[in-house]
Amino acid sequence: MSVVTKSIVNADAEARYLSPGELDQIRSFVTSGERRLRIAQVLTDSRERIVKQAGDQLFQKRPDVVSPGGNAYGEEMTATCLRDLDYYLRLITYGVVSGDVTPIEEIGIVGVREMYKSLGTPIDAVAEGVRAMKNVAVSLMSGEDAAEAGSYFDYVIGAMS
Ligand SMILES: CCC1=C(C)/C(=C/C2=NC(=C\c3[nH]c(/C=C4\NC(=O)[C@H](C)[C@H]4CC)c(C)c3CCC(=O)O)/C(CCC(=O)O)=C2C)NC1=O
Repeated sequence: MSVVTKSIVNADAEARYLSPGELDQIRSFVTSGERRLRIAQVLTDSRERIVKQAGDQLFQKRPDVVSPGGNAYGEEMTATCLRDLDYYLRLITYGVVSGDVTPIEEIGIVGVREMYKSLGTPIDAVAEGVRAMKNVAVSLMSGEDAAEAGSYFDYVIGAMS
């Protein structure tokens, strides 16, 4: 939920107008809107490059996952692994646009440990892949944008650590 929806739900539950604090939070959400949209656009436009380069870095760092017996071994499994990275990049764009990690959490973090455990996927290697995506992504942006974008990648990495 964005801060706008959240504030309205809370205020209406008490049949009151939005408080000065809520209006302040909404103001900062609105004034950061252009930046957040710009970041989401870069991530969306560069998604193929970000996923591809991050995959290359991950498999260089963790050759075990693409070696015989590894969870991403073989063309099909490697493609599924890259698809998962693309899923997380997509969820990160949702977070950036809404200024809130909740969409990332609800779609991609709740139950993720159990899921990867049951698939035999080493979650630390998934986190490594997300870290590699972060490095590629922030290299495409400047100061403030890079910092804001980075925080959403960090959220995912932290949730998998
Ligand atoms: C949008 C929310 C969402 C997520 C996150 C998601 C993940 C997800 N990844 C899966 C599989 C998988 N995920 C991986 C990923 C990897 N293996 C590794 O060793 C690497 C470290 C890593 C890539 C970074 C692999 C290889 C599979 C296939 C495993 C198998 O079929 O045995 C599966 C099992 C079903 C399928 O193959 O599609 C799911 C549900 N699905 C979703 O809907």
